Amino acid sequence: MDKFYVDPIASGGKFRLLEQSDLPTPDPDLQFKIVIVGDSGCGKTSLLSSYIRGSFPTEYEPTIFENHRAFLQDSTKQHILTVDLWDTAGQEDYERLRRLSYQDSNLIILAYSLAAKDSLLNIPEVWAPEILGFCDKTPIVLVGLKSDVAKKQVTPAEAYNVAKSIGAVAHIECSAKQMYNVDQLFNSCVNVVYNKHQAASRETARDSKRFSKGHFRGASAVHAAPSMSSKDSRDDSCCTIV
Ligand SMILES: Nc1nc2c(ncn2[C@@H]2O[C@H](COP(=O)(O)OP(=O)(O)OP(=O)(O)O)[C@@H](O)[C@H]2O)c(=O)[nH]1
Ligand SMILES: [Mg+2]
Repeated sequence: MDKFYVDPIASGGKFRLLEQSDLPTPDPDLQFKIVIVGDSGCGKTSLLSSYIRGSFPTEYEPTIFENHRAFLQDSTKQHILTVDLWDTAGQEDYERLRRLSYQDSNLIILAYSLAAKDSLLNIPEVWAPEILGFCDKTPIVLVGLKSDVAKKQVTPAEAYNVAKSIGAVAHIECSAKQMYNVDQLFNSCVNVVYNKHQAASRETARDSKRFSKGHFRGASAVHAAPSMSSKDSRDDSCCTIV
């Protein structure tokens, strides 16, 4: 079993990564930030490269900090999403820089390597507390990388327990090398941010409908102030609640 835990919020639509060359206009209110963190060497940069460029880097180069902008289209072709993917440094030397990445993030991909048990143990020890300290409301997707290795050091049950204990909305195993489950992982991540955004928009629309009908407690009617001159009447905010 390799994709054994996906919360409903992480499923739904299909999102297609667009070529930058023939890009339709992105929706200005559909902009998201996804940050990937996890132990140094667990495979974060390779995963992003595999997804964005469709290539697996041959050389290991420790990341200091890197950003990629991706555009995705939903299957109805009505929306273009802008997704900023922030690659971070797993190395301790760059801890202070990495901590700056969390601000305004819509989702955290928390990565460990299936070839290194320690990297899973560090999820509740190091990474979850760090994330909670900077963005406690941001959803987390736990991802087990290097699923192609012959001898995995992590069992599905161990990963599942960690995913549950940190409140992850999904756990998915991937291989950047074999491009296995890579699109599925990012599709789940984009579903999370998109579904959350749509739910928040519906909530705002409901609130404004209730407000316009005067359904708020104590607001039996909304009248324009009687003293308003015709010049002032353009100012919608000028009204009295009785
Ligand atoms: N077998 C296998 N090796 C991988 C995979 N992904 C990455 N690696 C190897 O793991 C090493 C580290 O990969 P990176 O992607 O650079 O790791 P990182 O998490 O970005 O590391 P930092 O930038 O130091 O935080 C490299 O030698 C990769 O070739 C994979 O899917 N399978
Ligand atoms: Mg890296």
